[in-house]
Amino acid sequence: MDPPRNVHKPLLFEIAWEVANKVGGIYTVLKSKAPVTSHEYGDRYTMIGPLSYKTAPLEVETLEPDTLELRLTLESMKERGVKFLYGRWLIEGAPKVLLFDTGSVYHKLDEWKGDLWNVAGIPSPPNDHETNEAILFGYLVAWFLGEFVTHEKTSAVIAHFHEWLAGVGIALCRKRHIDVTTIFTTHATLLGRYLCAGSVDFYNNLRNFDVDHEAGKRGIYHRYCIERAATHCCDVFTTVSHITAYEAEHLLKRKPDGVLPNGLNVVKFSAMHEFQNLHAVSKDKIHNFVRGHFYGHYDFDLENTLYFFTAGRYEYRNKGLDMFIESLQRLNEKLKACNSPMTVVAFLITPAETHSFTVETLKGQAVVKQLKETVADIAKRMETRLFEKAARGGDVTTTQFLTNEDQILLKRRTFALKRSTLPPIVTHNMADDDKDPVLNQLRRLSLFNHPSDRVKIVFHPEFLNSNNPLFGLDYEEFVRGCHLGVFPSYYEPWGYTPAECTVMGVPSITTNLSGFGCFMDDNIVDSSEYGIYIVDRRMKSVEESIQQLADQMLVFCQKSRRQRINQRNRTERLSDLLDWKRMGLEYIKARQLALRRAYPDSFDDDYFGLEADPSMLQDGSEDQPSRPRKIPNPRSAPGSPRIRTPKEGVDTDLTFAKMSIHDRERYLQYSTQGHEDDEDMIKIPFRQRQ
Ligand code: G6P
Ligand code: 1S3
Repeated sequence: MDPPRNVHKPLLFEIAWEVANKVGGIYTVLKSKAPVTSHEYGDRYTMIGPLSYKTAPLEVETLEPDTLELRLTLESMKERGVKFLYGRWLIEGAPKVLLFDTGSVYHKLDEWKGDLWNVAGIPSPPNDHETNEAILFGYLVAWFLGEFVTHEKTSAVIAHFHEWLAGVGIALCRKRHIDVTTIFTTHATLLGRYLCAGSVDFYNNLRNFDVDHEAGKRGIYHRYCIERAATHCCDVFTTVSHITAYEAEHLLKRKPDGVLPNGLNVVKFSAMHEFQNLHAVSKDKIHNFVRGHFYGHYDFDLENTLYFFTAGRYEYRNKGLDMFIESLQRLNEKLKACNSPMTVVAFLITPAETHSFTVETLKGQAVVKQLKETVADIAKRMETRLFEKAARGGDVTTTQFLTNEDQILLKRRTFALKRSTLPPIVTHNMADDDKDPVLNQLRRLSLFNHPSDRVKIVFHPEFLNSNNPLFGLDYEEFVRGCHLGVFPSYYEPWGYTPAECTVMGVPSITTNLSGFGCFMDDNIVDSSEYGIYIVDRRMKSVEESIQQLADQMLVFCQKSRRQRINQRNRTERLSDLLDWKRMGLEYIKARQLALRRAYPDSFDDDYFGLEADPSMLQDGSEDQPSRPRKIPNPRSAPGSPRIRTPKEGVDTDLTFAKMSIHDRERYLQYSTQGHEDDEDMIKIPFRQRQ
């Protein structure tokens, strides 16, 4: 018999469809978390994903397999026709990645589909490309892990899978008794997303859905089976927020063992107010766009203009686009009614099918650019004339410096700024203009950028990048230049968009149906003071929520510039709360729990001193003493964000995932690096469990 595997120096594989492959939020999770996980595991950490020949060469530097066990495994797979890329992902943390080419095993698809049905009872229809890819990927991962652990016999192996697309591998690990311990993290549930996108009252009926029937009705039964198999076959089941844990419990029929909230890799500027300067720089670039877009109707004062935006996948109801637009209309009326001097330009950045930019939109930028260039030329000429005259001692006060030619040129340019139409509400030609839900709602509410409107709309149905001819800004710069992010989601397991705003010091509005919103509400006593506004979409009617959102936006419009600057400072100071250096702790607990479940005999709690020193227990343990935690002290705020007692809900803290003293100390040492000497930090107690 082989000696037991070493659980104190385990190897970690993290498996997801979005490794070095940008699709959505999971890519952000993996990429931003890489520095802390690499720091913890070093060369014992490898991510596994699919090989895309288009993007991988740009993202990954090829390496030779660096251990004998890995070489033996990969050589054997290669001999049997599997193509892959092994290398270093060129991101901070530089984790190793193993990317499998699913196309190289396409000829095995039917055989593996048959096997999946025989071993796990999971059906797969012929023409679902995404499911076919998930099956090929799952079989490759299980093949790799199965063979790898026959060569690597000394260390315990943790395989952490994300989302249903990577789920087939978990079922196979279980069925084949592969000697690894598995974690499954779901970042949403398939059924949840589909049900919410329809018109069901989702949260009030969660307990009552006939899940198989609902999945079948929507043609996703086979995908649901993969997700459910992964949920039930893994050693540790987790999700990204309490609200999704509750959903998973009812839709996937297993209560998650823990919640692993998403963090960000927070980059601190050495100059504290640098983010404020960046705001001003980016805002100037947005001003340029606005001048061009609203030419001919550019009759509002940019000093009194606020930029609101929403961004994300085009899921009209799930991402709350419907509620945002409805509330903008209310805000428009409210601003008119109180004769507000403020104008709000609301941007909707969400990709839809289009046929390029509209001529009108491009023309707006062109005419204003021409005017700007003409004015610059004329100013240069005037400068020369003024200098000449003054140098010769002439009377500069009586000279006319604008020549007749220049006057005519200027008239021509300003004539080009006249237009008979209103500034467009959309920047692109939409493929489905008459059916597009955003456009139809704007039309129904008559939000047409009329001069009397205090709320102007710019629907930009494409994500931003720095080559964008309208803004010339990438997404991050754009966010920095805005004043408020608005994300009134109905279905949002976590919600990176408001979190990203927070670390850039941009206030945002979210809801108590989003993981992020609930997390902030659980942790900060009055989050709106810190620029995190939360719309109640759980206990209020739709009408009440719309009103609440409109009121929150109105309150924001009534702030003075000084108040906005102060609020941005406070928002930015919440960044530490979202840093992976804190959030990563939950991942550590999940891995500890997975090891304990798979190798219970390898743990001796006395050895770790847990009984002897209860203060080493994690947040979440029943009778723990309070433990100081440091979070930033916003000096400009009326009070410090106080840690709040959690609401009742599913208990999904990883209570029994005890960590070794060694792991904990090493982790905490890392997580507090750079904070110990910060005078602005205050110590406040962990929230207490009821
Ligand atoms: C930053 C800049 C200030 C600028 C302010 C504008 O704080 O550092 O120089 O005045 O932004 O704030 P506002 O909310 O009006 O865009
Ligand atoms: C999911 O991506 P989405 O936008 O489809 O995963 C993200 C990462 O965990 C999460 O932030 C988001 O709420 C989910 O919905």
